[in-house]
Amino acid sequence: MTTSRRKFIKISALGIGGVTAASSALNMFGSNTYMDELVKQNVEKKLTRTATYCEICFWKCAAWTYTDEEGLIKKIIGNDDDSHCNGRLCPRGTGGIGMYHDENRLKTPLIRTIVNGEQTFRKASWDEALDLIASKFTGIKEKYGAESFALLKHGAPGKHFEHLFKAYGSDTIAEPAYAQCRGPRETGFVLTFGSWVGSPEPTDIRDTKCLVLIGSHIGENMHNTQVQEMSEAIDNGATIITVDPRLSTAASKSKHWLAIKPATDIALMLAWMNVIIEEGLYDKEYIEKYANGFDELKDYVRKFTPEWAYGITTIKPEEIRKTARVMGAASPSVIIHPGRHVVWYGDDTQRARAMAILNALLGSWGRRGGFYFKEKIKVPKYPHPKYPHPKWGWHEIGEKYPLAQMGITTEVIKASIPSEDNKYPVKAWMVAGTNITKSIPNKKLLEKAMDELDFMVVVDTMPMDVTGYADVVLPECTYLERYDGIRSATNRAPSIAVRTPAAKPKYESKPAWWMAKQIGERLGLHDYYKYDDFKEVIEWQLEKMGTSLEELEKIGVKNYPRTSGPLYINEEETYEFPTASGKIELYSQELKDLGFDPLPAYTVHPEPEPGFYRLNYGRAPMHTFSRTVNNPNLNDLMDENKLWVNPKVARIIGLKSNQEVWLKNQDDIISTFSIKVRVTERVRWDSVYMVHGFGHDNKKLEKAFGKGINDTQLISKVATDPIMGGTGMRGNFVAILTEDPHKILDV
Ligand SMILES: Nc1nc2c(c(=O)[nH]1)N[C@H]1C(S)=C(S)[C@@H](COP(=O)(O)OP(=O)(O)OC[C@H]3O[C@@H](n4cnc5c(=O)[nH]c(N)nc54)[C@H](O)[C@@H]3O)O[C@H]1N2
Ligand SMILES: Nc1nc2c(c(=O)[nH]1)N[C@H]1C(S)=C(S)[C@@H](COP(=O)(O)OP(=O)(O)OC[C@H]3O[C@@H](n4cnc5c(=O)[nH]c(N)nc54)[C@H](O)[C@@H]3O)O[C@H]1N2
Ligand code: SF4
Ligand SMILES: [Mo]
Repeated sequence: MTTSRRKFIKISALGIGGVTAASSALNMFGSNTYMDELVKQNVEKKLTRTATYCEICFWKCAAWTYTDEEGLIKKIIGNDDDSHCNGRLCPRGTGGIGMYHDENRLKTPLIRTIVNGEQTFRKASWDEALDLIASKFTGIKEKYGAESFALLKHGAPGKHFEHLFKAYGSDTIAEPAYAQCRGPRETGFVLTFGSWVGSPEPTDIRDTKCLVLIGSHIGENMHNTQVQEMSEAIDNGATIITVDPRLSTAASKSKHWLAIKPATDIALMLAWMNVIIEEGLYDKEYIEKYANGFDELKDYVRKFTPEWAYGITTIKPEEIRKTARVMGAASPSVIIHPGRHVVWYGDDTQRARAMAILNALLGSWGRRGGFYFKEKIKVPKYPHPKYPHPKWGWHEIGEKYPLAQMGITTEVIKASIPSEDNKYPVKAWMVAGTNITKSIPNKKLLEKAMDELDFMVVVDTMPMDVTGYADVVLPECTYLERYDGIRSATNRAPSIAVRTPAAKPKYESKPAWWMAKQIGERLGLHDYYKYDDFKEVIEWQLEKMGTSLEELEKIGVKNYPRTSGPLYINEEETYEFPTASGKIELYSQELKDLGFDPLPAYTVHPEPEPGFYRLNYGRAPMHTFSRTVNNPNLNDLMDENKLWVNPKVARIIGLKSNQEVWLKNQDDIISTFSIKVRVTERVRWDSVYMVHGFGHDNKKLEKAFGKGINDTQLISKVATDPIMGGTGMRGNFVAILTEDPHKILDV
């Protein structure tokens, strides 16, 4: 490769651009003891509350932000009337104010420049940055077509830029929360039941008799009401069955923990189907009435006995039979949880299909204690002209994957690398609210793509790794300092919630809606932005919905009665599933016609070579991905990740708890930083485990820098789901190094 045109800049290099003087003086003032005293005194002052919903993860709990008379944000508390939180926030939501107070926040727009032959960022005015971005939008459109400008996004800011991109003429849009997250489960469930699972998952956990978690680590995965309902279900005597190679928090609360050999879940599920059918434990009436393809399924699973699965999964046949009977006895109040981050081994749509089929056999879809029918309220669209019709977009870029339902980030990345057979050349990116350098594996490919781009703009609140690759960085204010779209919840009953600013944006940060509108207006898209303040959009929408911003500011959340019918299937009437046949598709003709297995097949996945262990990762209750690690409140709760190592492995290598080690993966990629060992029986001997999101390498993140290992760095091999393009990430193996490999290399 030629020398990198766009060199990675750590924002710590800012000094060269000459902006630190002013901000460091401010920083010093900020940590002055005199100021701290004043802040303390303020706590006694009167607090006012403003309505918001949380943006620390995507459960979107409604909350109240409390601000003192000086306009300083003091605390956030859950809204009692909200079905997403029932008045209680998780530790991350409570700690959300740390995001507002974080002194490492992005403070001004930044533009890449060269000083003394070195690439660096310089501080820019908003006008200058927005003019430059608008000129790039125009230039890309003239030279290649608007389609060549891609948007990679996540969360609330993404919505505002999506409107801008569509108005501009580009539908080249993707997010890691699809192909690196829940994509396969949506495809698997649509194929079977005709419906997405969606968020929040319509799992009727509070009324279930049996909850089966297959790698779904609720309790570490802190999706608020799901955790609350799970503990309610346990109190009510529900049986929890957890399938996880690691003793997760959920596994520790389970009656049955099946410590499965990684990558073999489909074999276990086929054996469960075998027992459930052979022993007649399935819901015969439900299957007869609502399902297609039972005979094919029955014939197919006959050979997949628990004895067969034992050799593959290491789970004893009697344990497989026993748990299948527990599920059968609980039917239909049983949930095989569809999971959420399900991109594991590349056959993930098929694993999701196996989960869906088990739910169907047990009659749980549309049944109390299984899955309820969710409902939401439509928020009217603020009037604007029709979007132009792009010649191609995310759909065409992902055309190799017939059942992808959203943009596939990795395909957009590949389309950004010029080649003769690339029909859909992507030339510029806007990255908004997503830290792709930590959420998308195969860094080499990602860096190559970013290097080839004509232009890249990043919108973030923090100087995250991804900002270092940008030509322009725009600082967004936090969710506590802005209006955003109305949250319309998909739940047992519909509700809406608003986000209103509790304080003025700190520094020179601005909300995404404002940036999008500014760029849109510079592009002549005035008709798409017929308002001065996004507040007017919300006001208009709320009025159309028979309420007002004034009312929502007082109550935060408005609950509506259901109008779509009962929560569960009305057995008196004939119910049609939204599939092509109107029935549950146990056997998928659609998959068959596309050349895929119509019934889920177990395939053997690669295993680690001697001396290597499978790299397993997951969540910690007090952090969301990489985004909260520098948050002062949450960093206080956990400031580094640890490497879980089985005592057997520790003995072989000679490891002790808290010893520092480095990791090397199967492709000889060595971790930049070290990690401390945690010797524990809670992880199998064939894998090691760490919490995702640590190992930040930007010094400007003062609390997060160099703490722990970045799992994504070690995920260089991916297994792509042939059905929907998901990025299977759990087929990477690491060796544990006890000596600092960087020291050795330096010599
Ligand atoms: N190795 C590995 N990769 C993974 C995962 C994993 O477990 N391991 N998990 C996968 C999953 S499930 C998902 S959903 C994806 C998520 O991946 P991402 O969408 O990349 O999520 P985050 O890492 O939270 O990145 C959010 C970024 O937005 C910024 N941000 C936070 N709030 C705001 C805001 O209000 N405005 C703006 N403009 N920016 C904001 C944060 O600073 C951060 O840079 O990652 C996937 N990738
Ligand atoms: N606190 C917190 N909560 C979060 C998030 C967060 O960042 N922080 N992110 C949210 C998001 S976007 C998502 S998508 C979800 C993800 O949450 P989940 O869907 O629950 O996460 P996964 O990463 O799929 O599951 C991790 C678990 O799978 C186990 N596992 C690993 N390999 C295997 C295997 O081969 N078989 C089986 N059966 N199990 C295996 C791991 O040991 C671990 O316990 O969490 C959400 N909730
Ligand atoms: S679950 Fe926690 S982090 Fe997620 S939205 Fe709710 S309070 Fe915020
Ligand atoms: Mo996710």
